[in-house]
Amino acid sequence: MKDWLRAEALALGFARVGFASCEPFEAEKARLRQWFAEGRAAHLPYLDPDVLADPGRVLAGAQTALVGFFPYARPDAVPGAAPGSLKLSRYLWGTDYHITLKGRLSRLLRAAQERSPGLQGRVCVDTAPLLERQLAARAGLGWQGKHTLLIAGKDGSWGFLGVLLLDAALERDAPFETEHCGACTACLDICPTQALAPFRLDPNRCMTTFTIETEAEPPVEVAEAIATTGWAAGCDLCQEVCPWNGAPAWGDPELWGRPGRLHEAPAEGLLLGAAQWRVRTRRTALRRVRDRHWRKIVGAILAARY
Ligand code: B12
Ligand code: SF4
Ligand code: SF4
Repeated sequence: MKDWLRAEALALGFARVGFASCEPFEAEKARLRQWFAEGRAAHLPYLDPDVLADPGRVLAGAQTALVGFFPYARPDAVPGAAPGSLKLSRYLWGTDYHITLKGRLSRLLRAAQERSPGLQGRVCVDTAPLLERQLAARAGLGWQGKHTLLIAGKDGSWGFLGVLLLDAALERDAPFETEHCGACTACLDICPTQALAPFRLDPNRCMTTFTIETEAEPPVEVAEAIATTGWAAGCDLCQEVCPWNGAPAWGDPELWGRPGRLHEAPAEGLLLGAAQWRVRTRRTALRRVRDRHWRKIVGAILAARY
């Protein structure tokens, strides 16, 4: 079953696939308590410290997690490259990854259930209360870099994580227990809002929080950084400078799709009304951003330009 699952997942476009146990993350619990006590989840109300460290809370009887690394960046997709355009993070180009990955992993689960009747499973992509990056390291895929993202070794960090929790006890892969950032601090140095300390992120200072997650007013220096850097949705700076992304695994064009007007048109033409916004963001991960929030950000970027 394990070999078959791995082969099928690789055929679905995952560049790396590993298997981890679903035991609670005991070592993570104290760190999590501290992280929440410091108020780092202020704008992420869906994160629950009591559930996060225990995959068994997401699927009753979960024993094994299949974890996949799904590359999404493309060498020809460079945010802000077109004259006058806005910078949209690479993960926002193409079809919404929740749709793509959940669809592929659900197909895999159904096929596994046909082979093994009675097997229970749950597909998790981003939205379930799971420590996906820690699970990926436990499955042997790579390590959490100083920017906190999962670096899949020479395949880099431009990849989504997808998880299939199963109630079957399959053989586990060896966890990835070393980190290979060494003395590098490039991601910490480039972050315009000083959101990063080694292996720790403060979401209250990350530009992505304030362009994607919440309409709350950012701290003044974060608002200034969004306006002056031009990152209108998400931010790739800490990954762009990472040496592990020098020759990474590139994305599947089927997932990535073609760049649209939002990515390439001059910002002036993108102060879109509600109806236009709905059309332009259909089936993309930008759909969760409200049109009024988008207009506010684009307005601030334009004001900083001229
Ligand atoms: C909430 C969230 C965010 C928040 C907070 C991010 C964060 N780092 O926690 C915000 C909105 C800022 C965000 C931004 C982004 N996100 Co996000 N996000 C998530 C989500 C939904 C939950 C993450 C979570 O649980 N955070 C909670 C904290 C507690 O986790 P933590 O950072 O690991 O904290 C631990 C460490 O700091 C550790 N620690 C503390 N001290 C020390 C000291 C040492 C020495 C060590 C080793 C560790 C350590 O202890 C803490 C507690 O366990 C996950 C999906 C998922 N379910 O996992 C996606 C996810 C992490 N995001 C993803 C992506 C792509 C992004 C962006 C790149 C998008 C973009 N381009 O704008 C940015 C990257 C910003 C960054 N540098 O992390 C991908 C990452 C893929 C990958 N290769 O790792 C994920 C996995 C989604 C997915 N399924 O693909 N995200
Ligand atoms: S995504 Fe941007 S703002 Fe957030 S930590 Fe990375 S460099 Fe800083
Ligand atoms: S930029 Fe350097 S420190 Fe940051 S994650 Fe990459 S290798 Fe690690």
